[in-house]
Amino acid sequence: MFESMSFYITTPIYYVNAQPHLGHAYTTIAVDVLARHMRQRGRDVFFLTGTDEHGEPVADAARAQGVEPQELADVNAERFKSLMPRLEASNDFFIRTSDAQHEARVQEVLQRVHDNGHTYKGLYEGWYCPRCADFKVENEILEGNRCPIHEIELERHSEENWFFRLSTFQRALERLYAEQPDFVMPPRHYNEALSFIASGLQDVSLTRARLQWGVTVPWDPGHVFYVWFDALLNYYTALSYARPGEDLTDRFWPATYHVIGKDILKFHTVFWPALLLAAGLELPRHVFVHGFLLGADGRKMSKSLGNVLDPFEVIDRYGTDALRFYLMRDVAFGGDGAVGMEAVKARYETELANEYGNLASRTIAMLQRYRDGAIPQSDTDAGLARDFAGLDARVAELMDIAEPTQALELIWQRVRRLNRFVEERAPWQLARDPAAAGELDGTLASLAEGLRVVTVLLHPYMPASTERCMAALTASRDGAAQSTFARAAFARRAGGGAAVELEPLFPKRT
Ligand code: ME8
Repeated sequence: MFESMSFYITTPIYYVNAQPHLGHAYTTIAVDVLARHMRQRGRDVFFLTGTDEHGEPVADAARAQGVEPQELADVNAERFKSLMPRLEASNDFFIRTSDAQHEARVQEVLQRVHDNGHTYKGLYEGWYCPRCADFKVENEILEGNRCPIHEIELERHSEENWFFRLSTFQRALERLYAEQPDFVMPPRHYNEALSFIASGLQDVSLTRARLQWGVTVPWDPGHVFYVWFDALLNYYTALSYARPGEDLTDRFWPATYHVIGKDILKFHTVFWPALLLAAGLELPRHVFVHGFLLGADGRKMSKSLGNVLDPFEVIDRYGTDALRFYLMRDVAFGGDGAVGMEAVKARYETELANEYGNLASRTIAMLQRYRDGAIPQSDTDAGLARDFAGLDARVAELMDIAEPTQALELIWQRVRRLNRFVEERAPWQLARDPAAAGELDGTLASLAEGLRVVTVLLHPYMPASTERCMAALTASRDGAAQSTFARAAFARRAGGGAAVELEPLFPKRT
């Protein structure tokens, strides 16, 4: 499916008007799983995340707190930045839109859009949501003049602005959607974007005159760019300065995957491709749209409803891997899903501790008890081999279309298969019969091989636990090299090397 070795994947850049929450962690973790998987496959990966710092949402929040916007941005950007290692996110760069290099590059690109004749000055009047920093068109507005996302009352704004001629890209976007049905995934969001385009595109405001907190418009310095244009361009500008003295644009542009929540669909699937066309830049390959995390009660998570799941509380109680696993497993990626601490606990105990954790502990314990830790060299079980055949290719296919939940389900079926295999073979009985030594060798080699394969495939989801397991299982080898995707196939003959003791991967929690 992919044309080149490079794989450039992004999260949205998060607003610094508030602190990080589970929604931010969710997108970041999903992107990290995809990025780590692609690295295992030897792709040249660049994973970008960061913060969106300009515009009304931040200026208003700063005013409410009696601080300068830059001050609020600095404090909250630091919070988002320090969230990344806590999530074990392996981002290659963290962009802040108040970076001077970003601002200069935004000016350069938008000046080109202006020079290419895609802007004009006019009077804008419309219904505006200050939380979205977005003017809403008629068919988006809820009853009582309310924002469809924040449900707050919209404000009537009127001002002289520079406009972006979005309407002139109607045809080009229709062609893009016709030619590239996987431009937006999954299909229901492709359809949503397409019907937005089909309903007729109106020109949009490109600059704001009332606001100072933004990137100055080079051809009209009394204006700043509307925050969304400045923000979207982060995906492009970051490559030019992420590595000092090196420009990564040719290596990674266009982006392979923009992963976003469905709240910001219009900007990424309509404004963004039109803006890139206007600037003469290549379009991203795919925009993947995921759903909303809801409270355990099935309602939108909100502090006032008290149904918010705090990512830090989950990490403190169960660990980062458990949070990552839970989010990728419990909420089918792409759809909406309810989350809550009870459900985290259930997944932790039944699946992480009792299934994968137990498989790892018992496999290594049996190798130690019956073979002094040596992994016997032997043919592996033919039935198991059949059940594992093609698993690696199938997982790769699903990851190529951003389906980490489906891929995880396939891997998990094999975790369960291996536990059943232990019960079927009852190695403790084989160990009592000297004539069954060969069979015991084959059983232990098969188990070690199966555990090794699921551990390689689970690595992107749970980097820390799988590294521990791999290190115990390949004590005499280079653990990192064992985690590449080339090693994700179940071998018909396996074994060799030694296993060393493994502390429980997912110990009991209170
Ligand atoms: O929109 N469920 O920033 P933002 C799932 N700065 N994902 C959620 C979520 C939830 N309940 N809540 C938030 C912005 N997210 C802009 C983006 S991009 C050029 C500019 C995730 O801080 C999801 O990815 O409001 C959503 O799209 C994003 O956070 C919005 O973050």
